[in-house]
Amino acid sequence: MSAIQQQAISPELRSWIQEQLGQGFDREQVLAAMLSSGWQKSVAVQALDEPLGGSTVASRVPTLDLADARPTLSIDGHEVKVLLTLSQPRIVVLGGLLSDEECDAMVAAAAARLARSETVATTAGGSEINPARTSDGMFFERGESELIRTVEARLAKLMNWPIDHGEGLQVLRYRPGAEYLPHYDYFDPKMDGAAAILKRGGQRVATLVMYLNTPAAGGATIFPDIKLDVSPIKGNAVFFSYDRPDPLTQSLHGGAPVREGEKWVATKWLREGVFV
Ligand code: PD2
Ligand code: ZN
Repeated sequence: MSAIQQQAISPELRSWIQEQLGQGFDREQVLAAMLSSGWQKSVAVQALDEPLGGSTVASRVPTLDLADARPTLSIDGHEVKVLLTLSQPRIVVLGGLLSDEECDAMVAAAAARLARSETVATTAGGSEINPARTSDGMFFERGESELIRTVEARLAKLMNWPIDHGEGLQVLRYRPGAEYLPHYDYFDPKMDGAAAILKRGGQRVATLVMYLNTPAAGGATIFPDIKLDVSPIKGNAVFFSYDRPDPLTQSLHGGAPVREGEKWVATKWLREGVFV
């Protein structure tokens, strides 16, 4: 046995590291803090590289400017309310991200183009009808209109992530009874067709779901791992990021059944690289 006992990476240490990174401290700052509180460098580096168990290497993810703990973020003179923040998993609920007029205009533009929703397929990188989702949907091309350009520019500033790393906005309409069963938005690298999907900008690393109306009842965005329900309120949004394609990110989420009225959302998925 060696003279110096190797320290063990505990679950508490892993969650402390995630918390620090989630609060916006960078890797070097967290490493320095660990060294000054007595962690061996080799153990600290290993723990930092494997914050969620080391199944895959962590990607850089979009982040909001929350370090100042301000109740609002000013983006191009547009005041966005910070209603809830969670560091692990990273989830932020925002108020007033879109104006009523922007929501109405997006619904009107999408309504004419709705088709039965499709999701990215498990084969050949195409699309297929997904029975887990009972909504109707469409995609806007990135930058296709003044409205879409205005919204995408705001989102890029909000999330500090380039416009060209985002997929085109997707609009979904849920009718009463429609839901989106819990799922992860990242792509399982082991599924058939993953290589073709990942060629177009790499993994998804964050999602922003924006509510375009307020359903009369039901339709919350749910996070089953942490038992969080986000109410769909017109103009509000929920942001969440996931630094690796792993359930340990606790980014499992779904759309609860709409009980009364319709629910309309616009989703922006962010990729690691340029989405083509
Ligand atoms: O509409 C929602 O609440 C919802 C739930 C889960 C949207 C998405 N996922 C999505 O667009 O990925
Ligand atoms: Zn989703």
